[in-house]
Amino acid sequence: MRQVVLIAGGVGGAKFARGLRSALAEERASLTVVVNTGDDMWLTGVRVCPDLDSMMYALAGVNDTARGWGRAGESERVGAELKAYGVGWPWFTLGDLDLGTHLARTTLLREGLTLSEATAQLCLRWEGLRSGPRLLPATDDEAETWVETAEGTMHFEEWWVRTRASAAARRFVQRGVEQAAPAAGVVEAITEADLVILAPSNPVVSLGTVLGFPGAAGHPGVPGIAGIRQAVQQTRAPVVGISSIIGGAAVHGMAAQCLAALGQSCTAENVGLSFGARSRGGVLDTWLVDTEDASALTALEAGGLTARAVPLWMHDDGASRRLAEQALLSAHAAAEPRGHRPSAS
Ligand code: FO1
Repeated sequence: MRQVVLIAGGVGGAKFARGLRSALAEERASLTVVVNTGDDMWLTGVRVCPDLDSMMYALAGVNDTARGWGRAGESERVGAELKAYGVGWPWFTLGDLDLGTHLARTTLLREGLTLSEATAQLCLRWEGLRSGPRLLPATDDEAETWVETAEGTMHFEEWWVRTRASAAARRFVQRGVEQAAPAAGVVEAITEADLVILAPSNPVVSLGTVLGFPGAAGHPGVPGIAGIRQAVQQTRAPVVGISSIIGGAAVHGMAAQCLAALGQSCTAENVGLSFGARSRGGVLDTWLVDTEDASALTALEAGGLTARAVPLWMHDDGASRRLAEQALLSAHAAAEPRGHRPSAS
């Protein structure tokens, strides 16, 4: 049975995960999703895990597809009370149903479960997740992303939601990352995989916080969780990445501002080359860019990558599935040892 591992962040990663699950439905494959935990925080006494929750809700089919995060059919009665009491962040919406998730997770963590164990238990509740995929946090330790800005140092979510990334970010710090280890099962899943895919997620704060992402000369990068990058570099599986940047702009969210903090340009070409070919110390074999960025293929190939231009916009489940099928196809191409490609039949 083919073992597929997806490394992903929140919104873009969740959309792609739905497409990948559907593209794998015919074959008996096992899918594990390793999810970024850098956005996580303690807020009003509960542990909030935005990317794990976006992934869980989207795969369970209960996500708010309009907002891209949180639950469908949400209400905010408890949030209004918290605001009235002046606790928490008034600009950060904690919905009633969403708070149910955070209270359940916090209860399990307080009972001594790890984040992975708590995540597995939360997923059991969802019919839509019975047949998988398995969700794994990148780490069971707390390694929150904080942002050093001209307005001071703040949690990533404050920078992202309150300032809409308008406060110029100078550096991203993963607090506690030196002591953070890959969550149980993450390294094994990657090293034993038949295919590893990097989702079209924010290259800095969603994938970089898991795998590492370099800064340009003179700029700090993000280190990622020690051990996960090495597992991706050493796995026998082909590694296929998908750009979240199309035509020089981030598809979702504010990747441009994140890349700017690292002195990195916001192009599909530069992000692919910065993740780098495994043959040159990077983490990729293949990099998929949108047809709009086909001009990047030459430079990407020169960088040691196999590169393909395919439609990347995931405007509905069908598009997500087709993109996932392209990633699965690319894996076959990457898996063939170079120089022995069968003649085009
Ligand atoms: N995003 C917003 O723009 N505004 C919010 O008030 C907000 C609340 C929120 C609560 C829980 C949660 O899991 C996610 C939430 N998000 C909100 C989205 C969040 O900022 C993003 O999903 C990611 O963290 C960015 O990748």
